[in-house]
Amino acid sequence: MIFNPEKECMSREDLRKLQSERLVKIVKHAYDNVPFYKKKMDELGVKPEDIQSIDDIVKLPFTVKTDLRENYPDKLFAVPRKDIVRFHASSGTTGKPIVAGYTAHDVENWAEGTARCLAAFGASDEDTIQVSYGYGLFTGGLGAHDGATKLGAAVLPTSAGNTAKQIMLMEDLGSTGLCCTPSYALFLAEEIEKLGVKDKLKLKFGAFGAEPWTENMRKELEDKLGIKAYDIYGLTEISGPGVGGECECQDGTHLWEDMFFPEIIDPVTLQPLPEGQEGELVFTTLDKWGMPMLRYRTRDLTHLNYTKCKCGRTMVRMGRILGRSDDMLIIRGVNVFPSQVESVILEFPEFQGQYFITVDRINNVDTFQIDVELREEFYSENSADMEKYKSALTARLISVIGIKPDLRIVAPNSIERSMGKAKHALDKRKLQ
Ligand code: DLL
Repeated sequence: MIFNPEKECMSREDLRKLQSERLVKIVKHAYDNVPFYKKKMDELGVKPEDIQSIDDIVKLPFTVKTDLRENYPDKLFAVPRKDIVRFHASSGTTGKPIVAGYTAHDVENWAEGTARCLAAFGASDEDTIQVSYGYGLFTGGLGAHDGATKLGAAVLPTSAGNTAKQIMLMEDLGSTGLCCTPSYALFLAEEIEKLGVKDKLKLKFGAFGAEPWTENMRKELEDKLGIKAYDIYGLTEISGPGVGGECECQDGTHLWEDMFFPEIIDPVTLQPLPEGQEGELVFTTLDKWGMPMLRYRTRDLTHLNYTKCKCGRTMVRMGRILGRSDDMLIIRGVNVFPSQVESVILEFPEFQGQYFITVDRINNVDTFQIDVELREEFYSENSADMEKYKSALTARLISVIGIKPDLRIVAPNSIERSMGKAKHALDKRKLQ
């Protein structure tokens, strides 16, 4: 179902007009109410009057995560505090978290974005949607919750964790949709398999996001859970989950461009890149009043496809996110993303998606260790079998990634499971 056909299927020409009208208003709002933006635009010699259409967006300054940290907690808010109805926060690895403030209108729009995604996954008011994203400062839980509510679905707000109870309720209340990170979905799938209750579940679809995941992980989750697995994307700075989502075609993540204007830039030169080229995703919020963001650099690496989708939606489609530029490991000079490792591991039926990468520097040489679990049915004490699996996976990793890992096959269930965003790598060089 298309939740809002008027918007999701509008002609690109009308969309451009709407984006232009909205940009003019939001830039003026940011300039007039956020000293940070006034200063940045003044420094560039740009006045709100210089922004007449969406084509003028390139004149605006960029915003980066440290700008949010330096303006902690509320210096980027553009409305009086009485108009803020919700806060969320996202913690980085160090220092203060970044805080987002939303007006009632912003929360409405955010729910609309998430409802559009859930409807595109096939959900309706007939569904029972289990929200196993964490509730709290993280946007996942409440974001998915509000979207499902807007759709008229019944929400089962289990939050993350307490896995046995999750599965019991999933079975007893007949959840048809599951919202959680792909890594938690994998853990739930393993537990469901162990309990032997897969056939008793009514799950039809999963809304998975908040971390990078691959096509091979999609196959794995669809197969293990007997569902259709869809991508949902978002970030706290821009709203939360539901900045975009896949449709039934599963051929790219539609971004809701009437609310969030995307650009792809070269992360080094900061120049916009031609359509289809891989680069850093940048967003300008077009209808968010509590904390508007102008050209926010997400650090997420992807590309955009503006061709019309078979589903009828006209909104641009984003390719899978390879990872954040911050997640990239440079090992012996080679760029490695954990998602590439995941994709290769899941090509092999003997392995499951549980792995952990450790990078270190010993005697001035980078080390690259990958611990990976075999599926229970393939694990044995016979070292000849283990060697066979190990050399096949090592050879494939070398051919895809370009360097040789020190691969260690570890016992089933020995890698720590994640209830939220999984941590797949530790770079010990950064601790030195
Ligand atoms: O993760 C919001 C969210 C919650 C999205 C639930 C989807 C589902 P943050 O904690 O601020 O917000 O983290 C945002 O997570 O910049 C990406 O690097 C990554 N991310 C989010 N969704 C996806 C996805 C939420 N579908 C950061 N694929 C983003 C890949 C994703 N990465």
